Amino acid sequence: MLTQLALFESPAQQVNAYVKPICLPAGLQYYSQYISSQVARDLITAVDASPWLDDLKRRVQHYGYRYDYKSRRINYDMYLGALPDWGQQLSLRMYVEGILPFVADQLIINEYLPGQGITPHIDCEPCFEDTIASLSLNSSCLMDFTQAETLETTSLLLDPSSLLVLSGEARYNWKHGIANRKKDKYNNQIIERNRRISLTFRKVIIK
Ligand SMILES: O=C(O)CCC(=O)C(=O)O
Repeated sequence: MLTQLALFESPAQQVNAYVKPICLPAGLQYYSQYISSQVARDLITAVDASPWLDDLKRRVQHYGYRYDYKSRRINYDMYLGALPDWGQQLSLRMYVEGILPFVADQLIINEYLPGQGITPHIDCEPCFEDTIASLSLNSSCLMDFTQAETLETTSLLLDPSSLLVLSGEARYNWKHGIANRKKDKYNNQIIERNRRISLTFRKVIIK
């Protein structure tokens, strides 16, 4: 069961336990093993206990505010309620640790079965504040980054239980995406994908 203690341990202890963030595009930070394997398992159980939406190619859950992928907008009518307790605790932890400059109020959960990905995109600029954080559960996957103007590309393997944070240049000027494939090649290794669940935390801008 998810307890507040498990999700929100002493921030100083947690920060010291991080592997030094690897920087790719400016504004990208990567924290490996942001949560323990037990917390990851408990989060998956909590997520799977809630209904999935299956109107996209991959299944999703939206919390805080519904996001309209076609119109790319958010307003008060789309308010769904507070994030679930475990989502609030993670948001608070990221804020207290200085990872997010706010307490996130919107969470999208994506499920990727092997072979599924997400089209390269920049998160909706008028909808969400700078800085988004995505927690990976259960499987690694290679995330690709493309500079929107120069088309320079780079990739980063997101490990299970890792946290990816995009802000500034990385959030606004680089597309991020995941190719539709069942295996990734990284550092000359072939890595099979399993079911991956990502939890992406954002703060909405309501005008
Ligand atoms: O799965 C991820 O880590 C990223 C999700 C994402 O880019 C999105 O929901 O817009």
